[in-house]
Amino acid sequence: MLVIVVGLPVAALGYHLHLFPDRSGVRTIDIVAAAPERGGFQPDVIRVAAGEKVRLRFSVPDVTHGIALGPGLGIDLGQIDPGQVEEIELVFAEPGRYAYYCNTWCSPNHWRMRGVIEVYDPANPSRLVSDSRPDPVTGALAEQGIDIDAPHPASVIPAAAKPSATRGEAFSTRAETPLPPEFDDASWRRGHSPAEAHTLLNRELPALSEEEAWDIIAFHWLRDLTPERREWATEQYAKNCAACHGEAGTGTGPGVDALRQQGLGRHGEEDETTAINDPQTILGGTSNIYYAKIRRGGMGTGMPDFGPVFTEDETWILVDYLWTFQFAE
Ligand code: HEC
Ligand SMILES: [Cu+2]
Repeated sequence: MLVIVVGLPVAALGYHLHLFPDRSGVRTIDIVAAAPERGGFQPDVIRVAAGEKVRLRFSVPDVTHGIALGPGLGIDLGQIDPGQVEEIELVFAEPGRYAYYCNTWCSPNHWRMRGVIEVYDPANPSRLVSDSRPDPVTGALAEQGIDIDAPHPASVIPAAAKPSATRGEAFSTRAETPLPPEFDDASWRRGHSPAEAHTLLNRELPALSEEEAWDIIAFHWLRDLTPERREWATEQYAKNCAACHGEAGTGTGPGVDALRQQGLGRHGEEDETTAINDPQTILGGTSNIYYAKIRRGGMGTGMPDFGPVFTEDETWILVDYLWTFQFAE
């Protein structure tokens, strides 16, 4: 009798609370975060109204994952171990598309571990939440006929160790040797490779030594990287890029084996991830090309598309940071 009289209502209430754990106007969305081989994020698309308060609750069944949300949200729940649950409450002010993604190497397909948050306009819920507007840089490169997937070997590289931005700054600010005005033009710098800048310096200031020319280029290619931006990029590179490109940019992270097995290496080669620290490979490319590659990802290679994860400005910070593998600050 007791079981029937007391137990049943309690069980029903408990079940009700289990279904609706919070009645205070916060909708809880449970998301299982498993490696892609075991189903990835489930669900991998969620819909949220702009202005609605939601609680995203991530549980991890298999191996340690790192859960972050972007672009531009600055939310990183950190690493979550099997059996653990992490949650976050948030409100999206505007309609748009956001992503939740794993930033800890968890499996050979780790980089495919993504989920989409569609934030719709509650006044117009059936309207499609479109992808972000076409990227201006990627569009301009296509118009100029620049193939961001083609190799771009440098025509010249520094003879000795890493060129020094510090020496380059001292030289660049000395009044008696004005540099070509292009060097002060951020959009010119983004559209030209360091090798092209070197050719320009050689032509305009033939008295410069090789070392001086490269130091000047080092300064100008690193001048937008403030300490705060550098700190942000260092953390993001370690979490999102080092697994494949290597902590020191050598192209030998733990993810490279996985890419090799899947035939997803560089430029159609089976077994290579770009060595971002290699002058020959990198100094012939432009910031615009690297920006576009990071946002769009590779074509049939293992390079993920980070457009859904980072804002345009965040992508520029990463691009600026990549030059630190070539140039000393
Ligand atoms: C899963 C492995 C993987 C991860 C993670 C990864 N990359 Fe790559 N990346 C590649 C591969 C493979 C290539 C070469 C193929 C290509 O260019 O499409 C590449 C190419 C690139 C290139 C082009 C280099 C060139 O010579 O044109 C840039 C720039 C780059 N990655 C930056 C990044 C950044 C920044 C991150 C992190 C935000 C990152 N990558 C994360 C695998 C990866
Ligand atoms: Cu992962």
